[in-house]
Amino acid sequence: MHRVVGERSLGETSVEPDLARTLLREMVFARVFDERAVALQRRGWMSGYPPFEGQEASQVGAARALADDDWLFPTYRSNAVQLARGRSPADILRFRRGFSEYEPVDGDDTAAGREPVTFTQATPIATQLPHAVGAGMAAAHRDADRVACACLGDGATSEGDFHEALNFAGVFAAPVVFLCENNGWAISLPTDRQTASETIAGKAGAYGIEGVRVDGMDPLAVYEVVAEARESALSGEPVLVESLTYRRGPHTTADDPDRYRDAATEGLPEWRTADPLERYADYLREEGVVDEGFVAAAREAAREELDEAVAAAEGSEPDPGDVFDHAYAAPPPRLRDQRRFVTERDGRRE
Ligand SMILES: Cc1ncc(C[n+]2csc(CCOP(=O)(O)OP(=O)(O)O)c2C)c(N)n1
Ligand SMILES: [Mg+2]
Repeated sequence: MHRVVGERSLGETSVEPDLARTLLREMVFARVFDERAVALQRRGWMSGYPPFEGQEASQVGAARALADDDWLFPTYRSNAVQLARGRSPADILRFRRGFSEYEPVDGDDTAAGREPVTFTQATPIATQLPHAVGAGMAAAHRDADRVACACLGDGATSEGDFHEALNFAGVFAAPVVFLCENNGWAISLPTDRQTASETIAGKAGAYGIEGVRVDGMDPLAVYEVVAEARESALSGEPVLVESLTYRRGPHTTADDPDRYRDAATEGLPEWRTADPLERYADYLREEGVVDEGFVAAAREAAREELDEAVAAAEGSEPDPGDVFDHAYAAPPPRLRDQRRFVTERDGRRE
């Protein structure tokens, strides 16, 4: 298990103090975003939201280890990775309000004239994994100095797509980093009911690729491991990273974890379930890298930025007809009829 916090001083790592502070600031931003998103959902501002509280260290550490033009394949849980890679919070909030991710909005790559680096977040479990491998193979084919990073959860390792993706990645030496955030749960199913394998990283061996476990509550450790995995992937050796983290909140805002959580979490070590933000902030204070007021100031700055993001996301209404786009190049008559029905019904309501 790779770990830094509690085992090494910052001076013994490859991380400069500036980057150490950036990681903390981005974790704070992610936390404030998550809190705001839950609050917005509770007042009906958006229909549902999957919180990532507890996974900030894992996601921000990984995001920082990627290069700007690496391709990211996120899931619904990976908003902190996206935020830390510069995706605008307004863009993510608009998506949760029903906007298609293809629309050019604030911070969108295509709007800025760049090739997109973030693919659509996957809600169907594991479907993004073969896509990421294909993208990685395409990058290698073009001799591009770029990897595909595919996010997934522990539950996704039970899907056929996971095994197919790892198999292809191994056989074709695809430049892919699989970032499996083992957060202890797939909705209400604990990891030991998901798999009889001792570790998720161990599954990599079956496909001839490397698997590594990292303390996912430690952003420095995740940063180091993903940076190394990225280098391996670039040289044609894909890696499965198992980031041991914990989903501290519900699966989504529609879930009540009190109905299943207590008994099953007994036995998880304290480092796994404790707040990664507090742990890392304490570490940096002890290392003399941040002062007492750092987190409060970062929180305040995040709140202000999010006020603007919420106002920007509120400024426009999605077109309900959008749900019919993007599946077919030429929609069949049945879908065209349904689109007309929805659009006309919407018109009558105004
Ligand atoms: C193909 C498919 N099957 C089932 C579901 C329903 N579902 C949504 S989230 C989820 C659990 C996924 O758990 P995990 O991969 O650990 O990700 P986490 O939610 O913990 O981030 C399931 C089964 C789905 N979205 N897609
Ligand atoms: Mg999970």
